[in-house]
Amino acid sequence: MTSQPSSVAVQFPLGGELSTLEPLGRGHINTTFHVQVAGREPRSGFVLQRVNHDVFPNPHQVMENWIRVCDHLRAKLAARNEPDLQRRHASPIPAHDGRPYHRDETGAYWRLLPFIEESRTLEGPVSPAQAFEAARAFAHFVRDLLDLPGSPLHITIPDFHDLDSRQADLRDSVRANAMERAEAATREIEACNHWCQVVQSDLNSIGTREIPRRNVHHDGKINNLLFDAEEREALCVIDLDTVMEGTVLSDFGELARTVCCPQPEAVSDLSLLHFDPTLFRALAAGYLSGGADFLSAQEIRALPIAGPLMTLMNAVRFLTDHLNGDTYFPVAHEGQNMERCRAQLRRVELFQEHRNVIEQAVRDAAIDFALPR
Ligand code: GN1
Ligand code: MG
Repeated sequence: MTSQPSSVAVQFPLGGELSTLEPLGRGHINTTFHVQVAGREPRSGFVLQRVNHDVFPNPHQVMENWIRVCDHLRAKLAARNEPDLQRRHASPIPAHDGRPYHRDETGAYWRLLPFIEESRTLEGPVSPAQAFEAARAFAHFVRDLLDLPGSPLHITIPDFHDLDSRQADLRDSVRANAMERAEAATREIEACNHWCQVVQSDLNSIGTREIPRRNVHHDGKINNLLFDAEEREALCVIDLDTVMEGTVLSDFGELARTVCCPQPEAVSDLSLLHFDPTLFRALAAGYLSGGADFLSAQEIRALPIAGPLMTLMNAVRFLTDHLNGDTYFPVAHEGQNMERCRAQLRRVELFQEHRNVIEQAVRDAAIDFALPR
């Protein structure tokens, strides 16, 4: 049980009377609402979010990171005299008691963010120009956090994108077999293990230890970026819960997963999935253009593996959750996490089938931006 969102919203300074409150967005983890205020423009107001306490056991630290990141980004934007500053970052709005969240009587944490006016998330297939722009924006996000002062950001989810540890979780779930679903999942378990070996060996041959650790977003899905109303210019990176130290492979890989195979995350007819080389070329060019000032030779060499790595990471996580009884990723029907897993495994195959095109695209982009190859 948690509080009614309307009784939570009024714990924050809304600057008027609450008029409507509707569900917003498609995230799996937090619960999100659009709060509108009487007498204001329809697409304005606030975003109210209940932070998933099971996934983020320390919401206080999540909010500390969030505020540090937003303050830093805002200062950077201001120093560059970027126009339209208010639409380019989404800093949490303190509650009446001054805290960056409201804790309701059930112990749940809620935060309020500005609703960025005239903004859109791209949910369906995107154009090459939009793919380029999205990748550039995620690279700029990392660039702008290179000089974040102070101690390292809190680790909000330990080993979040550590493939070894995700594989160990899968092994544990198979062993525990809590829902007795393991036998029916034999093929997918074997496929995950097979691809883990392939991807680990690719990472080893590149030398993963040499890939610099930086503050990255860790959830670079295309819909974690707000575009302007014309869906042309990227305005603002959102969903900052997992911004912490990691590698650019996380962000570029999530972009590749969600942009290059433009079908929904879970499709039951796997023959509908295909890989679009033009969109990958646009992503590679966008990321290298945005990251030209900081990307190292090792990072660029590793970018072709980012897509399969992150897609496999999600496949392993969906399968683990299916075996555990869908305790992490909510499902609309039984078996949905298995469908999500199968669709990611097919995407991993597609990435592998297009390996040459992918490597060539990264090399071409490196030449275009005079970067090491
Ligand atoms: C979750 O909440 P959402 O949908 O932005 C998940 C990501 C997964 C993604 C799969 C904190 O993100 O890591 O890649 O689902 N976030 C967390 O769609 O686990
Ligand atoms: Mg997210």
